[in-house]
Amino acid sequence: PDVPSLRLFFALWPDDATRDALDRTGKWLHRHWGGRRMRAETLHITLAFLGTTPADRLDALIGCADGIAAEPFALVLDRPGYWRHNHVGWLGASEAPPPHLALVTALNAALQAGGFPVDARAHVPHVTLLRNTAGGDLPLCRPVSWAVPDFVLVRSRTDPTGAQYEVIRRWLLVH
Ligand code: 2AM
Repeated sequence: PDVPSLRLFFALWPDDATRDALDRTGKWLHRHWGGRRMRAETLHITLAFLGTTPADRLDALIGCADGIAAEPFALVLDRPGYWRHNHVGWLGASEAPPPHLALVTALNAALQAGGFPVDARAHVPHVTLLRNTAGGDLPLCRPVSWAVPDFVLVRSRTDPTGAQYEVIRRWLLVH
């Protein structure tokens, strides 16, 4: 029989106050650009997208992340952006802190060593705020400061109300 599969990704998951600030920026960006706002409870930054993963590989995947040593860092999300190819409106960082990029690099290396698929494209840290948006002029956005103490593994399920995300594991970042 087929092994059941899970749709998984590693992410930075905001605390409630940060989530709130991101959601307010989404509302602001929506006034300028239109489209469909992402629900507040879904907002995050993807670090590595696994896609569909056989459920019996979950322990190996968790093992990959267990081996990562990375430091906590602070993000300043100050830059709205729009991608024409997928009609996504997002908030990102004009300067990604080196520990953030180091975390993504370490994660990709561990995933590759574990035989998991990795994205060869350069990582653009971003929070998707709008889908199906036409974009437009770049409005000024109040920067969102986000102190990042950990990263998570998320399971994504799709049901008629949209994507449901469940944090299934959390790893602390330590100095
Ligand atoms: P996005 O927000 O830029 O669309 C859950 O779907 C998360 O994984 C989203 O943050 C999404 O990024 C990202 N994601 C979905 N499909 C992806 C893919 N094929 N490659 C990279 N990231 C993907």
